[in-house]
Amino acid sequence: HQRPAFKPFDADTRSLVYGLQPRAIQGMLDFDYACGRKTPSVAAMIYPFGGHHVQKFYWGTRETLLPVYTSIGEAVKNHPDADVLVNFASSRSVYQSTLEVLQFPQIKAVALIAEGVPERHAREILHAAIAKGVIIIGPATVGGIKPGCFRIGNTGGMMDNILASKLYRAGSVAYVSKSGGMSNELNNILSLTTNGTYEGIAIGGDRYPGTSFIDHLLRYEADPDVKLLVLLGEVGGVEEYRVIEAVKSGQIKKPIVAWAIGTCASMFATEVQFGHAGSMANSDLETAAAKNRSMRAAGFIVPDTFEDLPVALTKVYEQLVANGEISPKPERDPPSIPIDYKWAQELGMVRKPAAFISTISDERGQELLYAGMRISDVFKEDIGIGGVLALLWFKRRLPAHLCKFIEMCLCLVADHGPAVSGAMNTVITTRAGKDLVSSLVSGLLTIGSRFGGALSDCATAMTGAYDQGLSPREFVDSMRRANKLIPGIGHKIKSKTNPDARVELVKEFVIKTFPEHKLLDYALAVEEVTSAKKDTLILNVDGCIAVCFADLLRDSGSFTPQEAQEYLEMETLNGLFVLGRSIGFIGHHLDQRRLKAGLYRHPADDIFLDLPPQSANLSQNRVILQPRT
Ligand code: Q5B
Repeated sequence: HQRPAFKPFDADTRSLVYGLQPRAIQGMLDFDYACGRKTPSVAAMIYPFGGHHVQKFYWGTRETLLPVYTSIGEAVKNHPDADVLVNFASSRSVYQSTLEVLQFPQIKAVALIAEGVPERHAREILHAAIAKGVIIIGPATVGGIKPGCFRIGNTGGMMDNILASKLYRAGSVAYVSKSGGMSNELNNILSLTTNGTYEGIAIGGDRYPGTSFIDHLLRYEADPDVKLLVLLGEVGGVEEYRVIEAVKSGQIKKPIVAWAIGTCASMFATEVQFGHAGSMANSDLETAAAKNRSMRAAGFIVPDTFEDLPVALTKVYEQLVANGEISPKPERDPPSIPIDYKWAQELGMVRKPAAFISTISDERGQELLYAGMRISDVFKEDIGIGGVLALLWFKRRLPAHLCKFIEMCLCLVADHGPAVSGAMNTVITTRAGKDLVSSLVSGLLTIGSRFGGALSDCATAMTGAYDQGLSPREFVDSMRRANKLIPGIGHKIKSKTNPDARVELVKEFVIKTFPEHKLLDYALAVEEVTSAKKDTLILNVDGCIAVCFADLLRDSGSFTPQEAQEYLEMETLNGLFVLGRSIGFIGHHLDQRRLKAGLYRHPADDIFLDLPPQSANLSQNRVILQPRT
């Protein structure tokens, strides 16, 4: 619906927000809800990247969806009721997006939040906006607030501030200030000294704001619901003098309380630039003291200091009430807005059981921690991949020789040529055009009791037999009686006469560095028995690493017996093969990619096909399909 020019925002105002600003939008929606609005004041968002999608927000206790469009045109077309744009575009893109939005006559007011907008751009925007009759608020501002109706972005601060300053319902005092922070202070003062804010605009601290004090004060003058005007000016610029002229010429007749901030500038020996780009006096006229003097002389109510502002406001307000200009309305409690869980948690007001527990790493602090060790210390102390594995798998530091052993295992199992099950799978998957992860996973999925995944079972079987006091022969016999292959025994290629060099290296290292290696000795005795039956029934690489690792867990002094048992049962040992062999599988994937190897198809003459004869198959089908008699 058509709003009078002096009232750009009301309780039906709908806006578009440029930029992805979920926190600010949630703040606007919470404000709407507290005001008792029936519809959210944000109709949609505009964000040129990432495609058209929706985002979820709270509407009171429930949730609601807001669309995100990639262009202003699309958003304007789909939301003909939206006539305000809150533009969160950065100083780099605010110029282009604002000029674009000015092409749509539907948009009547634009708030520019960005700081650091080049003055030339700000002036061009201003020029174009005047030509189109569009109100520009900003740049470099939080925007403004119309209690009970509409909140621009983050104006007014957190919800507890909004509620404390009673901004969920309209008062009778309208103000204009430069600073958003100071407008928070004004909202607070007005709620304590008067019936509260009717509307408040922060025009922004730049030298060329889109609209200035006078533009908003003339609107307030025209609005019959505004009974008292407040101007919070500051050092720098001459905009206050335009208001003085309007008061002198009778354009502004309503009582106006005013203060120019920055009177302390005279205490400094040199020129003072306050926080805002425009807050520096370029002549005597632009000093806060001169402005306050001139405003007082023109009939504004100007206190002696900013601290006296509440006293002045109380006085004028009480007069307005006394002569019937303002009749304070009974207060109503705003609907309570559920507090955001994160915020409540920060305040220590809620607790919730965690769905997950993690005890190995933490990235939340300044530095990533592996089991409590800072990542910088990992390198300072040069603990290597063995040390990192010990931290992340066992949550402890291990002595250097054990870290070395872990690294040795990983290096030894890293690859065993392209012909083994896992590498073959990886190669075939890569050649089918699949990606690295798919190819790697397809190789890893072959790891199991026959190929590469016999470590855990071997350690369990060997330690079990050893602890029961079975002789190697008794153990082999018991496995045969149970019709079980001994995990860790046997190899397709390697044999007593063609020994596996990897196994020899592990044995040599362990015998030299481990204080005890009872299980390795036991496994070698088992090998004596099995290899006597068949040359290839040797202690294989899985088996050798498994028993040595069991020795490490049980006898290195770094683990309690209970921990050692737990790690054996948890498939920790298979993890060593999985981790190490991933290096090789990734290598095979890269190799095939490098070679640009094409799709693999296995030669038909290498597959013996033995199907049932076709006729038998058909007659079988016929029997199945015959109806029951
Ligand atoms: N027999 C490894 O089989 C293999 C026996 C056994 C008692 C046994 C087999 C086996 C246990 C699982 C294991 C890890 C399938 C192997 C690895 C990584 C790798 C791979 C690479 C790499 C080999 C012949 C005769 C039969 C069987 C008997 C066989 N194994 N008896 N305990 N364990 N081992 N896997 O050669 O009387 O004639 O019927 O399953 O530890 O995966 O490099 O290739 O780095 O990638 O096909 O090193 O040993 O032997 O099945 O023809 O058996 O020996 O009962 O007796 P084969 P088969 P009989 S390391």
